[in-house]
Amino acid sequence: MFDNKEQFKKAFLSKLEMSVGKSFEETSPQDQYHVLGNMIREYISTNWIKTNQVYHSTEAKQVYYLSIEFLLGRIMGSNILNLGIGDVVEEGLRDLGISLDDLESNEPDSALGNGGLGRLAACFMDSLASLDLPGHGCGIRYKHGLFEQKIVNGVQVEYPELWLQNGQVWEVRKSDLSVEVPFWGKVESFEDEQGRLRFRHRDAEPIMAVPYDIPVVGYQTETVNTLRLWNAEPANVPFHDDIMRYKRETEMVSEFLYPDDAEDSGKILRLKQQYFLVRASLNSILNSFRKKQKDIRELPNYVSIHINDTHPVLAIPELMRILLDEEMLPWEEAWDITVQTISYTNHTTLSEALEKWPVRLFQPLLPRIYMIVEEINERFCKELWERYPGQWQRIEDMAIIAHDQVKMAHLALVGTHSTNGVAYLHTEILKKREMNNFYEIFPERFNNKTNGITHRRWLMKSNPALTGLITESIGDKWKVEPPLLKELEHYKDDAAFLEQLEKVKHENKVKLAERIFQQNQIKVNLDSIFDVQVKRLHAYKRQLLNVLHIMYLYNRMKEDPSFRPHPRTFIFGAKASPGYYYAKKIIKLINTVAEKVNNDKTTNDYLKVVFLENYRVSLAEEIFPAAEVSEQISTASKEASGTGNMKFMMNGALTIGTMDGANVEIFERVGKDNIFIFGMTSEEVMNYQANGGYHSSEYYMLDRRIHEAVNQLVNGFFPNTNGMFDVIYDSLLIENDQYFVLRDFDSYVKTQEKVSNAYQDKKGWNKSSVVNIANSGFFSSDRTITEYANDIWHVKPVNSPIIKA
Ligand code: OAK
Repeated sequence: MFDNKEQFKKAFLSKLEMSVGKSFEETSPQDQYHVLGNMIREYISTNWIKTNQVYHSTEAKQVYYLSIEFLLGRIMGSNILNLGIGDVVEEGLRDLGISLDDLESNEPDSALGNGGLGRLAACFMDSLASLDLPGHGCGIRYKHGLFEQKIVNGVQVEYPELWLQNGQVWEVRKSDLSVEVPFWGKVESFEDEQGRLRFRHRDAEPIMAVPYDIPVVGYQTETVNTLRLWNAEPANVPFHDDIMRYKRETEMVSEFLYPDDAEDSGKILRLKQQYFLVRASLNSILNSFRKKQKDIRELPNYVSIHINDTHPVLAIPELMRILLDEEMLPWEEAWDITVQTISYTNHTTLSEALEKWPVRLFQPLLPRIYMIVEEINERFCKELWERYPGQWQRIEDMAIIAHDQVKMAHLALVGTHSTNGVAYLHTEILKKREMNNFYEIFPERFNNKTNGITHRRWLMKSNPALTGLITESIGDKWKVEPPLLKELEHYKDDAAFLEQLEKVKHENKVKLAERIFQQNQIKVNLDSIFDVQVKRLHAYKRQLLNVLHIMYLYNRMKEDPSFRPHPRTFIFGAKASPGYYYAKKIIKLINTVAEKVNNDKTTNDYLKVVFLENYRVSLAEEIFPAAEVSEQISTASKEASGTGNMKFMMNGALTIGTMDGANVEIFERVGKDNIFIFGMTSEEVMNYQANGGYHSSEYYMLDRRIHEAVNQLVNGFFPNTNGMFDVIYDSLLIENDQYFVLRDFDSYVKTQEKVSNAYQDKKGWNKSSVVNIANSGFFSSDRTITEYANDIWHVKPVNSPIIKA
């Protein structure tokens, strides 16, 4: 079907007519997308079945990656790339007058995630399959993914996302593998025939978890792994007095991706989602294991379960429940197996993101699971008491249940054999500060796994021109061995290569400029520096610092007609959590500043501000290739890693950033001359936090630039914004600027001047760009996944001759 163009065209036309019942001329791009999608999925099926057969029959250990988020984006382009059928499909479609790019744009993003953690899970799926590793994703099939953002009068408005509306070509429903998940009810104890104490969950309200499987195709390999997403549906139960309420509440479990807000509402629903994911996934994992007919004590030799942050941490008490209640193992043995089987990644140290569940909600919803958590806690506290007799405070601080709350991170630390951070600095902060108590007891459990991104989506697919240039220069082995990108460094003084690189960047800028014009009706200067900050909107990420700098540039140009910096286009993309008031005000501020500066004829040849609405994976793929400056300006110590920073680097943008998260490792790889570092170090930030001594008002009083810009938030400088930005003004001056925006302002301005100066030497700039691309191989998620596989999961590639056959 995909062997040659003619065969493809024939198959495509015949399937098109058969499945939509229209003549070719009558078919819509949607019809064509669906038919091509179905053809590809059918094509994948053979290897998918073979892979599953091999996994069932093999002795090889399997890994299951449990995540409440998978932010996949569009799937078709990635499958076409990995299957190596791009040329045939593209040329065949072209003969029929269809552009593959246009056709792909009919696919809605699969946006089952909020941000970094979810996108990382998606990159990991791609790497697992591409490395022939037996790794499976387990998640939830939310009916509505992350909301769609519209900007109305500069304000974020949220609309429900509808990725399933026109049907999904990639998923396969497997109702025969459905699993019942019980909630509520009570636990009864009884004695069995052998006189053992047993537990029974009575009067529970069950809901049905129905799996939808999505194939995950590896690059240039026959391995096709599975991402299993669970859908919540009513179970076939007769006893409901209020059947409508039951149906509504059941379906709610997989209705919405939970917004990552700090609000109190919806806690029960969230906890239900978490147990739903865990119960269904573990049931299906154990079913597969049991088919191998091994002793249950062998579980850790055959199965590795990874929890992506604490959202799936109930995997610990759930596995205990299975081992105790179903397999009837004694506690100690069950505990050993559980700890050996499960591993955990921490993705943040922000205290508001550390999950805690009130006992009053947890206990009635999950009575048996709560009993087990209680016992885990009691045993752990006893150990603590033996180790630290009399140290009540320490024991209280470390307990899993304290002050009527269940602390999920503590459960994860105690109940797994591995805890990893996601960048070197982050892991050090976990060990030395945030989780130091636990590090003292379990030093061998802590390890670092610096994040990565799949270079297939983020370079090969999204930036074909750069991919072509790299391949022309160093061959194509780097595609399967990204560290070989290092060879590009030989070209850093090659004038012809640098010129080509500049041309590629320019072409990518032209494309992004078209997108900006189409969405925002703003004409941007193609010779301006494309300076980009795209990520979730959060105070610690400091979009505000970027905005205050733009206001300063504008003010200075208005004041001093001789000050005209190199033209810049500041591009933003960001979604704010719907309940996050401050973040929404920052979005309004960015749009307000854009309105003002873009319409000022005296300055707008030099300064443009663009807010691209509805930032998402598919839009990101258009943005990174065109970026020249990458804004990574979080308050040092607050960004666990960042992964956008890696995508920019791989596409040749230069970073302006703090020594935070993985920026530190980018700095180490490219060297100080090829990155712009500013601001306080994490040590300095943490010292301020521990000892006080920061007074934001001093910076406001003493720095005229800050004074002016901050005043403009509230003094009517922006028309019709009366009171609108008070919350931002207050955060800076009344609440003493928690994220040190004013403290880092001067350093940021000076470093931005260095950026402008460096850009004057275009050759030098392009040289730095080469150094960035050449050193980005380390940040391929293939490296990250190889480290997880070797150090934590102990899984090996399954390179079966059956798959290859
Ligand atoms: C989301 C919910 C709870 C806890 C953490 C997150 C999250 O998305 N964290 C982000 O994870 C990324 C992947 O590891 C990191 O790159 C980001 O720095 C981190 O904020």
